Amino acid sequence: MSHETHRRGWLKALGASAGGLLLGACDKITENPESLAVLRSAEGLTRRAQRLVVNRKALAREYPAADISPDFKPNGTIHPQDADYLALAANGFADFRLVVDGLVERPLSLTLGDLRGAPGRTQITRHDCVEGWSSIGKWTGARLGPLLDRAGLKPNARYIVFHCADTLDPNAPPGGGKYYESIDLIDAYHPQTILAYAMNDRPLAIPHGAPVRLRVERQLGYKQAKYVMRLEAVEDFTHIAQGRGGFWEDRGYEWYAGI
Ligand SMILES: Nc1nc2c(c(=O)[nH]1)N[C@H]1C(S)=C(S)[C@@H](COP(=O)(O)O)O[C@H]1N2
Ligand SMILES: [Mo]
Repeated sequence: MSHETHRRGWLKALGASAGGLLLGACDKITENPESLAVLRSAEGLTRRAQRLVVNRKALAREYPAADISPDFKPNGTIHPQDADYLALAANGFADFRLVVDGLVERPLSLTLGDLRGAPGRTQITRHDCVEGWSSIGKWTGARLGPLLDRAGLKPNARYIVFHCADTLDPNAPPGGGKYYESIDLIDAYHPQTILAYAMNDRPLAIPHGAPVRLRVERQLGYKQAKYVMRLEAVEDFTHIAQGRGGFWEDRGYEWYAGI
């Protein structure tokens, strides 16, 4: 067994213990404080182990076209009902603007044409959801790193927050029900981190996050923000929603979801 295979097997075993606890997690786990505590510690173990042994700049595995899933599962929000989103969709997203602001020198407001014209990448990768399913898809999008360079991060910027159009929890306290996510600058500048506007050679469909979604390939499914409207560069995210850096993080998931 090669060193690489051995390492992967070991990581897989670590991951499996966390993954097993997470089956069906997206809606159930937060109801049970006990499983939440276990989840936190198991995920924490995986995270610390990975930080020690995995190069965060390594590429996620890419697959041949023959492996693309014919039935990539849409999950979470699949048809946002928020009025501003519905208005954009009704117009084929012609009025869509991706805002890049926060701790940047030059705030941006980008059309889909701007994104298509930006330095891009196409990749066929596997999406792993904590609910216990995986699908392989082909993604095309603008690389996040060059976009951030265009905006010019201020020296105190440490994270990029992705503000999404969809309300996933209508019962959350005001300001807390919208989906959002955040990543650090290592993931933001990773070469496979893209703002995807196409999936399997077609414009991104609404169930998968139209018009633009994040692909951050070294992370689990819940980090892959769909319906991205705004990128905010921040020093920390404690002032946003419940302060843990993401919709599911606010409900108990680990912020670092590296795979
Ligand atoms: N805006 C938004 N992004 C989201 C979600 C969501 O509900 N809303 N769900 C997350 C979860 S848990 C998963 S597994 C993936 C699903 O992406 P897909 O619908 O393309 O399969 O999107 C992630 N990003
Ligand atoms: Mo997920």
